[in-house]
Amino acid sequence: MADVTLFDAQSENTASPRVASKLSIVVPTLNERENLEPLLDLLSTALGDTAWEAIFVDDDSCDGTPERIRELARRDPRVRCLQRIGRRGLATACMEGLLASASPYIAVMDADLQHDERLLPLMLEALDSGAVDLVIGSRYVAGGGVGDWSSGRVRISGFATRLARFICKADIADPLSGFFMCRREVFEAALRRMSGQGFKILLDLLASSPEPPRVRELPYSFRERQHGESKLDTMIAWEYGMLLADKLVGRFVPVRFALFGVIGGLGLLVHLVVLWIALNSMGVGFSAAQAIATLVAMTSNFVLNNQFTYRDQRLRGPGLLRGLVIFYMICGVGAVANVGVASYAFTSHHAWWLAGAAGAVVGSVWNFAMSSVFTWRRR
Ligand SMILES: Nc1nc2c(ncn2[C@@H]2O[C@H](COP(=O)(O)OP(=O)(O)OP(=O)(O)O)[C@@H](O)[C@H]2O)c(=O)[nH]1
Ligand SMILES: [Mg+2]
Repeated sequence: MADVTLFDAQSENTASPRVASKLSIVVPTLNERENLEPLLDLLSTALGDTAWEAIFVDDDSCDGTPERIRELARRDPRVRCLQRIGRRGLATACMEGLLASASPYIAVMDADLQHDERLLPLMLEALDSGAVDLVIGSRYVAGGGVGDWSSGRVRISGFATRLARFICKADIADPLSGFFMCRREVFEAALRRMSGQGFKILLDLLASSPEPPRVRELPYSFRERQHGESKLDTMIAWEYGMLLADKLVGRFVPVRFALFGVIGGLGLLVHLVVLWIALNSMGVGFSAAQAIATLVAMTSNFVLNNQFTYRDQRLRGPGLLRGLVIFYMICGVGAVANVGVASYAFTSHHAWWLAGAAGAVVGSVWNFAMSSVFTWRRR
């Protein structure tokens, strides 16, 4: 593919040309300050005179990562920083980095030097040959490996990989790899169907592609992390479950809504337990007991939804309190709508259970729709 040469207005005197990049490498970062410079050195060496750029997408790291990226960007115009405030999530970080790029070839790789940058020229070569659309750095083909993972992590990763193969539309050894390169069109065709849930952007891309892309896997050995800490935690498994659920049933019921409904059901249980306790051991009247139970149930629903349903937009600090108050208000209106619809249906001679269910559905849809806009609104 021919490189396009642009004129750099700032350096008119030296008339130095800038070359539009052929490859954009998106690197998600969360507290990776010490890895940035070594990574850029490795990329420069590996990619030689290929025109490339690195877009670091940082979720407001507190160790000075975004400042260090900008410092490096002042020295090297191939480096860019996209800093997101109040957001979390590796998959959405990569998606937004890819959207901020324009190169015909795009790649995703981790910042922590665990992905072997020497694969990048081979990936480019494979795409240039025209034979494939997507090249994966694979730990699970001959010649690849997972380094010094514990046996527990190997087992969990093997299990997660088997699950992933169910939902991706191609026979791929390592659909959970975080290291891949593809033609821009592959990403653009899948983009609007992608979930953006959790850590596994490649699986999301594969499962969301309208046509299975032509894939090649190249082996590499996952290296040991040199600096900084792993961001893997127990919630990764949860987020992975959300991604799988979305890919399996998301067409029929939005997974967030289903989860919101399940938490709402739990809230009913909490309500009844608290009501019973208030009536039997707090010595208050029914109205007061009902008010206490309602408050506790709404609060527990808020906490659970904040922790699970809207984990990627989790509220913290003062935002948490503000969100809670908005949630109380929305649920208050939801309860009025619920009772109104149910009473109307009941007086229109519908069965009690149908009237009750209609009220509950209207109330839940209201609560879900309003709280996703006003409580956990995307910034
Ligand atoms: N922007 C952004 N980057 C993230 C987030 N979580 C992780 N990352 C980055 O994504 C990459 C992969 O995260 P790691 O913690 O290294 O995960 P891993 O490589 O699967 O696990 P380890 O082997 O334990 O390192 C790293 O570059 C992280 O800095 C996030 O929420 N937002
Ligand atoms: Mg890592």
